[in-house]
Amino acid sequence: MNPYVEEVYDDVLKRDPNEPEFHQAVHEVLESISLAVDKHPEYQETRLLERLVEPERQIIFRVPWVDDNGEVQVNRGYRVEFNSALGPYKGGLRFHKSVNRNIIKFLGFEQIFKNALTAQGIGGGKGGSDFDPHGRSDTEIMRFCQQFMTELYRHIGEQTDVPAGDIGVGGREIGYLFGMYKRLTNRFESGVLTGKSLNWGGSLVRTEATGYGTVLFAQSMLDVKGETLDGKRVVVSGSGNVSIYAVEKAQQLGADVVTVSDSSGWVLDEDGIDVELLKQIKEVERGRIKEYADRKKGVKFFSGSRPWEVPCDIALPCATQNELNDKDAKRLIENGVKAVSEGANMPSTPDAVDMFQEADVLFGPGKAANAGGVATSALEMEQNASRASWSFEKAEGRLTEIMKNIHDDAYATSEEYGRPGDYVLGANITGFERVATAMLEQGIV
Ligand code: NDP
Ligand code: 2IT
Repeated sequence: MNPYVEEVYDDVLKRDPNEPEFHQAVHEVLESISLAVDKHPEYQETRLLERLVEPERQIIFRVPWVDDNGEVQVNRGYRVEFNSALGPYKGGLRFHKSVNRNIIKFLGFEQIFKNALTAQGIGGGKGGSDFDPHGRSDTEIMRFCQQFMTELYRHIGEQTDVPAGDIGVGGREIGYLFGMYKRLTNRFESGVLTGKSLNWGGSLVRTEATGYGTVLFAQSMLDVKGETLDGKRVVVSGSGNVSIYAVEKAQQLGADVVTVSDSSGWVLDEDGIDVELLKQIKEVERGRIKEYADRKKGVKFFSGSRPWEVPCDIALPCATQNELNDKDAKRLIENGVKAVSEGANMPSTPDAVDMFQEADVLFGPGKAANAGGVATSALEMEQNASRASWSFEKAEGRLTEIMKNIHDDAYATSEEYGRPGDYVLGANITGFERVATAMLEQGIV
């Protein structure tokens, strides 16, 4: 590694020692941009990397609320506004019991480069809470969202910071958050949140966008090798927003998808996942994945593990960070996997990524492969700004074009740096150079 890059990484470890996922995300980016940093002494002169790894602003706040039993609950809320060199901070809100500052910082850091890759003028940020929505009633979710917004509203705005969904936050939560924002500010500011309902400013295709984009990215990688998704066997993890629409798009392109999962286990459906049944259980009933096996003949449920032991051509990790480790990668490679496209953020451990790359498995890192969600959020902002509502075909056409450009730009950079097909290097350097150029032009801020 370039000595300046190493120095910056050591400082990150010293400054915030208890943030392992943040360290992991920073290390991955710094390692792959090292070659680009060699060429630009001005980065060191302007302490650009030190500024890049330090969020512009971090907000941590108390979220007290009253549950259905009349008990007072106290959660912690976060918004990390990481980098605004390319546009207003943009990134989702995660409601999950594992959320802490480290998790939000890792996600916010990744978001900077992902958003730069979309080339849509959006900065990077992320937020959320350690609130666990599982088993909570609809009114509890509403009260929590309202209380969360009573602090968040001071920090966001259509030109400042534009949150959206992530784990545990979907259309229902965005509705409650928007309602409270409107009440507090007395403004119908459509562009302040994305992932809104289609009835009041949402965009067609935003729901589908991340999962669709992840599959489109896999398709672009296969295309370079003269292959397609048709007839390929696909293993998907998770059964939330990203997973459901990854399954749907993979099937539209002729693939056989045989697994989905949740935090309790996974199902194997050799006849192909029934996406309508999956939507019914997960989107409508908000149930557990085991019910899928209970309701469809011939489906097997496996508790407490992940689906990576199933032989497949394509693996799409779409649940959460570090859900695919070196042992899983070894198993997938032995079983002949050809491509991995990350729907989740940082789902593969660093060892797993190295193993895929050494084995010449096509590997699409989350920053590039799951950028379709935030890209379609930016399309939603574009529609809000012009008071327009595009057709499904138009929005999907734009998403397809953006995913193709992200693939092609990352591939071109990987070639330029002598590592054709290394999408980790290609995506990181492409995103980084866009942000670095803007930071240099905007001075020491
Ligand atoms: P959802 O909340 O809709 O679904 C999450 C899914 O992952 C659920 O099936 C959930 O199971 C499972 N899951 C979550 N945490 C864990 C865990 N610790 N162990 C095992 N399974 C887990 O979230 P999304 O589909 O929106 O997000 C999935 C991933 O995609 C995340 O990494 C997110 O950051 C990323 N992403 C999302 C985008 C979006 O637009 N929504 C955009 C880009 C990336 P259970 O219900 O049992 O918890
Ligand atoms: O990780 C992500 O890119 C998201 N959760 C979506 C962010 C957004 O602003 O749409």
